[in-house]
Amino acid sequence: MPVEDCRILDLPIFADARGDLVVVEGHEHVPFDIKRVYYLCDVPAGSVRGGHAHKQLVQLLIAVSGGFDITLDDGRNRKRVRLDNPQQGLLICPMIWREIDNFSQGSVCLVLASLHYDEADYYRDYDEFIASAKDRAHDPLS
Ligand code: T46
Repeated sequence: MPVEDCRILDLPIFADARGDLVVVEGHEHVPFDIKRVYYLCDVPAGSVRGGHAHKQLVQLLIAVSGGFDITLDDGRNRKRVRLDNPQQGLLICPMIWREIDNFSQGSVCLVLASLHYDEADYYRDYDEFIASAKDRAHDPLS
């Protein structure tokens, strides 16, 4: 999928004197059923996470605390996005290579995912990902 399809979603927020409450409902605020939730926390300075693509998985990444940069790559184009607003999520489509770095101290990356964990859904080798992305680009049915 083209990197342009990865986009920032604004999430509904209920703010009052007690603080903010941000809501994400599957198929309402994200275009998928939420089957899995995980988060990256206690990330040491200088860490780089990701370095893979998914074949089918759709995700929403939210910086619920602090911030970090995400580099998205569809095999043709790249874009870099900073996430540092807990009211926004980054939608990542299938077949997007991603790397996450520049984590601020104490940042937490919450991930809402459309599928259960399956290692077979990963491309962890960049050359393999590129070859598959090119094949799909030439196959109108993919
Ligand atoms: C992504 C970024 C943002 C599991 O057993 N279950 C899970 O649901 C996940 C996500 C991971 N794992 C295991 C697999 C590895 O042995 O946890 C270990 C670390 O996973 P990984 O190296 O894939 O972690 P990240 O931070 O590089 O990537 C993860 C997600 O895998 C990925 O989908 O987009 O967070």
